[in-house]
Amino acid sequence: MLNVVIFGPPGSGKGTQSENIIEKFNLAHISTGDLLRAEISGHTQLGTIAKSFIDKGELVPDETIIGMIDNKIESLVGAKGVIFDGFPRTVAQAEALEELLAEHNSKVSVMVNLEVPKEELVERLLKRGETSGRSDDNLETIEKRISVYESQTSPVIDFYKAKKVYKAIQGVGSVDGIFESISAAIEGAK
Ligand code: B4P
Repeated sequence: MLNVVIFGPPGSGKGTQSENIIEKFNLAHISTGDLLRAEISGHTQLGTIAKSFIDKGELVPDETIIGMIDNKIESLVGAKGVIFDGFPRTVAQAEALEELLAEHNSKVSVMVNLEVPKEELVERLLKRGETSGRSDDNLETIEKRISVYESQTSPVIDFYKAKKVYKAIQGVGSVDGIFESISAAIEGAK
């Protein structure tokens, strides 16, 4: 299986680039952000828990996320590969993903880190907030999400560096140009 982790701070373009990657490489897509928003709109118990964290710009607890991913991976056994978008966001999640994939004799093929400066992230997310209707796309929550990224999520970079599957990508520029760099990184991992 070709398993790609697309990584980066909030607003770095993970969701945007995932759409292109899925199409080109014919991968299944797991976006924890999308899964959580679906739970919220379905008014499920998980959705109620998730909303209380997302609205504050905090991460949803690892056990909730890992349980959700476990179910989803089971349903994708036999797929050509998977793009993990917005997951893992903590080292505990990265360790859990290793274990879940190992159960299927698989592992992460490449981790692509979209590097974007903070000012650009804030600008993009404020712009998205004008139309997205997302409760977390406002200045206060955006600032909080970026600081949570720096303290809790960025250590995941060293986890994948140690596994020798880490690729840094310049995430500023045209969506197509960034996609070319990502494609080259994925081709190199095949
Ligand atoms: P996510 O849904 O994963 O969203 P995100 O980090 O905000 O955005 P992304 O990087 O995908 O940006 P996008 O492509 O849309 O997470 C939301 C929340 O859910 C988290 O804060 C957390 O609370 C919770 N959560 C999710 N996963 C979790 C996990 N594993 N553990 C715990 N909690 C979890 O791009 C943003 C904007 O930039 C768009 O408007 C886009 O058009 C624009 N853009 C993209 N590329 C561009 C470019 N090259 N140039 C200019 N603009 C660009």
